[in-house]
Formats: sequence, structure tokens, C-alpha cells
Amino acid sequence: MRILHTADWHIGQRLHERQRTDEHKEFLDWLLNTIQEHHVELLLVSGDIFDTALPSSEATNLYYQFLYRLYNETEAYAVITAGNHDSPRHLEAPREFLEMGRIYVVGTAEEPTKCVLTLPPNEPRVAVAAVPFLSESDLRHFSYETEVDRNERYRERFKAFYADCVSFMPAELPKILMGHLFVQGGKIGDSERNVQIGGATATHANDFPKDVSYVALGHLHRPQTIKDTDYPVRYSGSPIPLRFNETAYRKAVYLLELSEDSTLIRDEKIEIPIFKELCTLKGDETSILLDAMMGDWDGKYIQVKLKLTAPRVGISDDIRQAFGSRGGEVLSVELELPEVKQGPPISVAKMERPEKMFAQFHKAKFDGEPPDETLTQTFSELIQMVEESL
Ligand SMILES: [Mn+2]
Repeated sequence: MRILHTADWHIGQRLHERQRTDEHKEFLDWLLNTIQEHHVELLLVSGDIFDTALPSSEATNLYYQFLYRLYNETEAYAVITAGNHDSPRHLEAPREFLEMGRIYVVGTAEEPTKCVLTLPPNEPRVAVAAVPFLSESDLRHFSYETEVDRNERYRERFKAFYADCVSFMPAELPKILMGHLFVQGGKIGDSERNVQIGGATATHANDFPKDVSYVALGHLHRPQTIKDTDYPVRYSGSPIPLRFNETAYRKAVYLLELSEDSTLIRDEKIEIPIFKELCTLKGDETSILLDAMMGDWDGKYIQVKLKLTAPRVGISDDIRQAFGSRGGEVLSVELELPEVKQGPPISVAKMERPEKMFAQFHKAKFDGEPPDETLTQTFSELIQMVEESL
């Protein structure tokens, strides 16, 4: 059976207020072509379908257009689970309707039995544990428990949940586990350091049961294999870079093929085309403006980290304009002012009114912009409150 693993679509996401609808549309078109080209029989989407619990009508429309095309233009089955960004109930609402179209959605998981699917339903060739994001709040809290006990119990719960899922699967079928969680050893963004989230809370790759062919994970946006000994425990990553720090590696989906005796006979990483380039530029004003003139910025999103020796009014606008005239769009300009090594000695006699100091601080921090009236007013009220309390 040919299977495609993807996750973390985050449809409806905005990057500095820019809608990503076009990028998501291009990705879903590409995904459908890839499914057709490789004769994929089962699509797995491991959580975070949408970026928010209540996605916009555009985001919802894009999702259902894709599902309809998947049903209408391919023969593939699909298993879709909820991530921490999704509303489990919202995602699951059309569950029975979608099942008529070979699409299986699992949003909530009260019991392991509810997650186990065997596909195709009439002549099963694979068993899938469609486990959505399980929140820590699902655990009953015992007041006498220490944090460590609680973390360990959370981890134990995962272990037991997956073990139960496997015990409900027909022994002769190849087994695939899905999940939306952090597994110890995973890396996020561009960072090479391992992520530690609450230490003991994190599930270990070895906590997944034996006798499994593949673990299809979602949650981390970088494609990566956590364990590759008996079977891959893997994150497919997100299809588009959701932040500027997700551009140092290519986004991907994974194409798998399982033989009837549960062997993974094909395991291929397919790189996703870059639909919109995200670039980060660092430097002083001269080098950034030179970059703007020399580079090809057509259709690109740009983040600028500008080193300044002194604040200057309007510098952000100049930079936006320089790239804008070359077809690029600057989404953010971060100003880096030199750190003052030793502050001037403070004497009470010379001390300015706090409002004036605040205005100076604001100008230094925000590109020469003085604070607006509301902010100044609020600050004054705050100072008054402090002075009255002395
Ligand atoms: Mn997530």
C-alpha cells in the first residue's frame, strides 16, 4: 500500500498580517498532483489542519475544495487528525459525511478504540491509529502529586494509549500510528538544539509499541526522523515555512510503501516546491540598501534586521520602499541599536520628568516615533498612581 505522510498545514495562517491563502492553495494543488503521480492510496495528515480553532471561510473553503478533489480525482483514502491548533469538535463535525468520501477525521480521543481504523474498510490492508492531540488537561489532577509524578503519568498515559490502540488492531495487518505531540529529541525551526518541554513530560521514541511499521507525527515544523532503528518515528513538518526561521531546510512530505508482510519497502522524502520565498537580511543601512538594489526580490517576503549606530526617523519606510521598488515585500524591520555599555551617572537634580524620558525611550526603540497621545496619557496616569502611592 502506498501512503503519503504530511502534517501541520496551518491553513489560514497569517505572517505579519499577510494571508497565506495563495501559498496553501498552491501546496494543495501540488499535493493532489503528487498523490495522482505516485498512485498514493492513503493520505495521512497528522494534525494542525487549520491555524486557528475557528478558521475563516476562505480557509475552510480551501480545505473542503481539496477534500472534494481528493475524493473526485483520486481513489485515495485519507485519515485526518486534530492538532493543538484545531478545534476537535469543529474538525470532527462533518465526520459521517466525509466518511462517504473515503475521508476519516478524528478530532477527539476519549478511547483508543475510537482511533483505530482498518483500511480499505471492506478488504483491510493497513491498520491506522488516528490519535489526535491529547491535552494535559485531560488528565485528572491529584493534589498530592509532585510535578515529576504528574509528568511521568502523562507519559505513561501516552504509552498505554498507543499500546491499547495496537492491541485493538488485527495482528496480521501492517500498523501505522499517528500522533500530534512532542517526542524527546525533536528539533524546532532553525535551531539545532534539542527541545526540552517540561523534561519528563516529553514522550520518548521508545515509548511507542513494538510491532509497528511507521509512526506519522505532527507538531514540529521541521521534517525529521527521531528514531530509525526498528521503524521510523517521524515528523513530516509543515508544507510552507510558517516563520522566517523555518527557511534553512526544505519542506517535505514522505512517500511510503508497505508490503503485505508489514515491511516498509519504500521510504522516500519528496521536497515541496517553494511557493513564496521568505528571506532574512542582516546588516547596517548601507549594506541592506545595497542588497535591495542588487538582489532579485520579486514576489519575496523579507525580514530585515538592521544594525544602527543611532536611531533615524523614517529608516523603516526607506527600507520598505527600496525593496518594494524591486518587487519584494518587507514584512518586518527589526532595529538593533548599540548597547550602551555604561549609562550616564544619574543625578536626581538633573532627572527629567518621567514622561519626557518615556518619549525619548519610545523614539529610540521605535524608529524615531514619539508615543501617541493615548500611550502618553496612559503612561502619565500610571506615573501619577505611583507618585500618589509613595
Ligand atoms: Mn501543533
